[in-house]
Amino acid sequence: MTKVLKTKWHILCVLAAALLLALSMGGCHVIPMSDGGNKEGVTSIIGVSQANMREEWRVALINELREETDKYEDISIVTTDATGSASKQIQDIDNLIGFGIDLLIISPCDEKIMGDKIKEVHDAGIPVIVMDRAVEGFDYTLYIGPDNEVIGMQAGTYIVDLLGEKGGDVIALVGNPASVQGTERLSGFKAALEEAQNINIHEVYLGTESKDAAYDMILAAKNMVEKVDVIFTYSDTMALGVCDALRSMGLDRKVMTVDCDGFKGVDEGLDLVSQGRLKATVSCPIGGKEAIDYALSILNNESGVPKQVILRSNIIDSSNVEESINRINAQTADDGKKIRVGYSQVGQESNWRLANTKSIEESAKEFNIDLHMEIADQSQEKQFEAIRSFIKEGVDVIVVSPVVETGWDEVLREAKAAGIPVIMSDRNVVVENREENLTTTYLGADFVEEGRRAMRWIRDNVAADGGTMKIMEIMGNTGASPTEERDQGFREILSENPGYEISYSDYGDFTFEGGRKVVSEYLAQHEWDIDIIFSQNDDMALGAIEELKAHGIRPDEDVKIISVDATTEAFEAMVRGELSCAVECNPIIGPQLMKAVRDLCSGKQMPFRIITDEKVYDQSVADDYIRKRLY
Ligand code: GZL
Repeated sequence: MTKVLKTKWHILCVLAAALLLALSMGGCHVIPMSDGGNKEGVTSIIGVSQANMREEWRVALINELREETDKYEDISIVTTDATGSASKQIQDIDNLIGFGIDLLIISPCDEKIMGDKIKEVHDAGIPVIVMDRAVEGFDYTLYIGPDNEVIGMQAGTYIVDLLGEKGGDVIALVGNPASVQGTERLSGFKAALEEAQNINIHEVYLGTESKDAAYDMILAAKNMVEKVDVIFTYSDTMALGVCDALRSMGLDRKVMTVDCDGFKGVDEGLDLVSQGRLKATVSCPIGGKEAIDYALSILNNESGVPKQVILRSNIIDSSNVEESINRINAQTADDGKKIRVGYSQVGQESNWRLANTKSIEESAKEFNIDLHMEIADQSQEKQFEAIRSFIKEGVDVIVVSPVVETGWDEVLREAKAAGIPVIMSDRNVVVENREENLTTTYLGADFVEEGRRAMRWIRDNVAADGGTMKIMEIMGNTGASPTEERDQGFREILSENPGYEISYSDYGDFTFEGGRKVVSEYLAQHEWDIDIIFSQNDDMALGAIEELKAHGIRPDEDVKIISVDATTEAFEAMVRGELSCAVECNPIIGPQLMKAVRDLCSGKQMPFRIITDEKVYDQSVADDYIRKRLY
């Protein structure tokens, strides 16, 4: 083993020299490895392709990635700077691959161009973590980034509250119009101010995101600046220029500044708020820590790596800036105390649910977490009782898989009042006021995308060449987020394909009997004229198949059947030639959930959303995969 490592180490050195030489000759601006040149025993190399190193937060990302990587003796990092050029970023990636990297982290220059390149790398078997700017599709391993619309909206909402009934005038600095994140933040900001009739926005165009440009512009616009109440900028860099200009004009007590980024570091957002120079900042966690965390899981082939992690952003002003700084600096303080979790589980309605419960129970043991699970048999009242019992018990964290989306505000307020954080698992809730932050994070699937995938499969595999194809939709239980959102996604793609229509839709409560009943009741009132069944889960699909066969209707022959979950039972039905397609909804979220619980208890910032990784399977691949299924 040592010999092998030695060999890899020597190859690494030779390759490193070759890469640096190639990159320097090719005009590539390579940032030398922070540690690869002097690390014994390197077993994995992470390549990082950064879009540019002009923006502060991109430099901050590289620094955060390096800080994290330096903690591991056997991991090395190589970074490149595309200087804003997509063609150069492609060359950088090719060089990194030639260098022999084991995983690529990329913040793309141009989502479209780089999306194709990312797919090429991912399809070649090299794991890819995309950061900050999401590319179209899902041909990557993991996406980590903020929701920039939400960040802008949070800033706008803060300013609306700040100005109150009186309202006022706000300057919005427009930095680089080509910046996707800037455009999204400005869009969210304007959306928040739209409702406020008493606030006038004055857009001031900078054309770039630099501190000096902001400084010069504010000085030049003194006549306008003297008359406004607030200046909004969407980056710490510009905010510093604004604060310096206001101070030099003696206006820093009269005009308030609000920005986005909230980075740590001298004269960054958090520091400017601490100094009282910035009224508020909306934090945009960089994600470097999370990226290395997940990169290690991927390199170690650990289960439970999600598909997307949407980082949480928070309003930070004088009231909470110290707490925010302390939380950012909090290490994973594992004080050895056993964490106690109260889990309110929907029920036992489906094979998916049973697999989900098993995954959570097994992971709790693996993470040495004390799990108290209450099964609610699809009753919201029982879930309320369970949550109140957890509050009384004084657990450290409450986790809820909610049977329906609404009606949770009161009991969640009780948990918040008791100082117990709540994680939403598998399904999410809709609360009256998101700013109340009644839940810490949502961990689960993208149900809307699952619905889209089901209809895309139908579009691509069930030709509508004989007129309009009639679809029966069998839905889960009323008001559940998977029911509402799968339907939403399905109808979104359906609306783009006129050769299909949903001619009958009913609820089957996600149970075998429920699915059977929908078909039985239809046949009691109609001759069978359905071409396709879209069932929102496998259990209902299998119940429907039983009823079809009882009436001599051949599943997959006389009617195509598409389901969601992709349980082993669904694979067996596909192998039997009865089920046509299964869209995956992964219940194995135990490892991600317990990691989130552990991070939460150690004071780490929780992501806004953690979305699981999922695929689509049909009869053409069912036999290949059936033996590999984990549920
Ligand atoms: C989806 C989950 C749904 C499954 C059903 O995340 O909430 O509930 O699709 C289950 O099988 O009953």
